[in-house]
Amino acid sequence: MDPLRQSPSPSSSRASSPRTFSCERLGYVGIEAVLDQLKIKAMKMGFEFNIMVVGQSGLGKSTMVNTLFKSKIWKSTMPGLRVPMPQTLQLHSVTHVIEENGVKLKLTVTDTPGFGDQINNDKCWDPVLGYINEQYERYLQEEILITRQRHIPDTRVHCCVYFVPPTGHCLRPLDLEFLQRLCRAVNVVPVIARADSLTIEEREAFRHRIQDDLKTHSIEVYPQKSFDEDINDKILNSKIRERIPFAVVGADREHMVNGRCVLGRKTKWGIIEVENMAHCEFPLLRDLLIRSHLQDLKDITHNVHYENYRIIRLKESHALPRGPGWVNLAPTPSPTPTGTRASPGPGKVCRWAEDDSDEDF
Ligand SMILES: Nc1nc2c(ncn2[C@@H]2O[C@H](COP(=O)(O)OP(=O)(O)O)[C@@H](O)[C@H]2O)c(=O)[nH]1
Ligand SMILES: [Mg+2]
Repeated sequence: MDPLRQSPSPSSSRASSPRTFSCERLGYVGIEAVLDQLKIKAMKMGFEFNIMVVGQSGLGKSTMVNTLFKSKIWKSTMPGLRVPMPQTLQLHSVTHVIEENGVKLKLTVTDTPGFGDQINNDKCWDPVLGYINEQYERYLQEEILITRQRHIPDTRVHCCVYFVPPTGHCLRPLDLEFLQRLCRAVNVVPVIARADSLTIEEREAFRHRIQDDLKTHSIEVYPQKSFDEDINDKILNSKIRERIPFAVVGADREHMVNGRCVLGRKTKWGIIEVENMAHCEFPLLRDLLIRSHLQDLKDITHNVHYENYRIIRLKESHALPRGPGWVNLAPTPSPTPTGTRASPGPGKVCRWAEDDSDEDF
């Protein structure tokens, strides 16, 4: 159990907070209307979601982002064309507003072309982890101002989709080294890319080998077991964990199949439908990222990953606030030799902020 979620000890400050009792009511009050109020407010504000895709060139990252959001967010490489290999790792972000049934989603996608493409991939994770920490730092700098914005723009990466090449063997040392660092800083969802190049049996065997590798190297990908909040989370997330990494196929073109228009890849043998579970596990990825866990990805980013960053940064800074709008934060140190900041390991991260302001209401 997450140590921070155990019941408070008798000596803790929470023990002295007033006890709460449920009381008998005489009639309908209308408390549930708060849900409508929240919905109206959320629709007015819109949602922000920031996703990062990491993996070698040609694994279908750009196509997958387009498939996920059914939009042309990135230009994917034309089939048949050689994928140009960037000489260095560069990070590119693009922001789009997607609206569906009155709900606005401000989506930022960060691509990492060049990751793992070089002959020497030593420390190729540094720019990726550097970018992730930069966004935490930006948020922190805004948050610590005494006069701060009502809504702090959120550029923090909520989810990183890691594309594993469909080799059918096991994770490469590069994948392991990177994932070990990445999982401590951000929510990571690994996927088996271009899964149409593997048979169903090969996909299953590859998935199990990857799961074993992750376990052996204590790499905790999203949804992390330690953050399941209740039995329902546990049941749902256990099913997801059994299927991760999802074997996905991406496509940003539509084809007619039995009179239906479907997103898919046309091959000599027929159409691979990306939304058909008999063909690939793209629907599981889409459901996890968009339909069932989008808000949880954001919550864990804020309550766990950002919180760890914030605690370390504030501990580093020796000075207390000195006057309006000013906190003396030590300058951002350069990444540690391991390529990331000294964040706690997966077992040590804390889900909840130490703040206990309105929780016991
Ligand atoms: N067979 C197959 N090809 C794919 C898949 N996803 C993308 N592609 C193709 O692979 C090439 C590279 O895709 P792209 O999305 O540009 O890869 P990126 O370099 O990782 O962004 C393009 O020709 C895509 O049409 C897939 O799931 N299966
Ligand atoms: Mg691309």
